[in-house]
Formats: sequence, structure tokens, C-alpha cells
Amino acid sequence: HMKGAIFDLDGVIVNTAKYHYLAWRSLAADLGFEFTEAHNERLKGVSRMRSLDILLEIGGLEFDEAEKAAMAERKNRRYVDYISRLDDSELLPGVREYLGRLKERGIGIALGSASKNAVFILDKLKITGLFDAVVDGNTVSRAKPDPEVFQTACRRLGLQPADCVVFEDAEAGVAAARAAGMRVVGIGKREMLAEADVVITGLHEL
Ligand code: B16
Ligand code: MG
Repeated sequence: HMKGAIFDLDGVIVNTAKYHYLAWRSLAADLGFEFTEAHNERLKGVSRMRSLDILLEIGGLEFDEAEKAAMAERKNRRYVDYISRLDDSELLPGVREYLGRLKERGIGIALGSASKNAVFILDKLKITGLFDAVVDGNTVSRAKPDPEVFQTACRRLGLQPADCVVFEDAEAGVAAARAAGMRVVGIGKREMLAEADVVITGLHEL
């Protein structure tokens, strides 16, 4: 019996991956190499600094920590430029309806995202008020697949792991939920999310 629902953001509530992609691609172009959509798949659910490391590995480039911090900052400014134009028309299908239904049933709703821009995005999508707890990249120190983000969300809902269901689109996120002892609904392709309890294509299926 589910008492709390914890949602990942990118890939579950909104497709921000396409804006991450445009911003990373433009950074790669500045550095003189091509960054493809296939490369971008490797960044889903991954923290900003880890994403940069993967990108630089693809480009075969190395920089020191200060240079990397400046690059991550530059990427983020471009990304924030894109997402500042987001609105509720970009909510993925079924999101508002499903969250509304959970609310009516008295189920606790939390966000469990790696993004440091999560609060800004929820505001743009006009769904901040639906969340009882928001746990994001500013709150936690250990990235998925570490369970910290979901454990914190569950605690903030005042619940036990066994009461919570996590909705995730990334392999690392599914692993994090599993490590937290929670049930997981995978959003995406079965092959990618083999560890999930069930896999659906989106919240509109529920
Ligand atoms: P930011 P999620 C993740 O969101 C994205 O999937 C990932 O591509 C991104 O690098 C990460 O957030 C950090 O985002 O640069 O905004 O802090 O899927 O955990 O909601
Ligand atoms: Mg995600």
C-alpha cells in the first residue's frame, strides 16, 4: 500500500533533457568537438559535475578543477536561459492528472531530483504547490545511485521506505530507489530499467 510517491524530475515530469543537451552541445562546440544526442543519453540522471566529466572524456580533454567549475557554470547559464522559457504546456502527459489524483487520496508527494534547478523548474511548470517535500541537488551531497535523495524525501514525508514508491526514468535512479528499499515504477524502456518493479512509458498510463 503506497503512502508516499517520490518523483524524479527530468524524464518523469518534464523533458528537460533536451535543454541540457542543447547547453552541453554548445559547450562542446566551444571546446571544438561534437556532442551527439546518443552521447547525451549518458548524462540522464547524472549530476552536473559528473556530466561534465563524461563530456570531457568524450572530447578527450582534461582540465583542472577551477576550469571545470567555470565550464559547468557556463553550461548552466545557457541551460537556465532555455528553462526560463518553460511553461505548463511542457508537463509530460498525465502528470497533472496523476498528481491531482494522489492528492485527493491523501498520498504524500515528494520530488527526488539531482537537479539544482528543480525549484525553478517546478515554479515554471506551476506545480510547486502539489509537492509536500522537494529534495534536489542542493539538498543532498551524494548523487544517485546513492539512496540519499530518496531516503531524505521519504523522511520529509514522515514515512518509512516500505510506504514509498519512486518514479524514475534513469538506471542510476532506479538503483538508488532499490538501495533505499523502495518500490520503483520505471518510466521508459524495459531493457534500460530491468531493476524496476514495473515499467511504463509515462504517468498517463496510470
Ligand atoms: P542541474 P533528474 C538530472 O535531473 C538530469 O537528468 C541530469 O541530466 C542533470 O545533469 C542533473 O539533473 C543535474 O541538473 O545541472 O540542473 O543541477 O532526472 O535527477 O531530475
Ligand atoms: Mg530523470
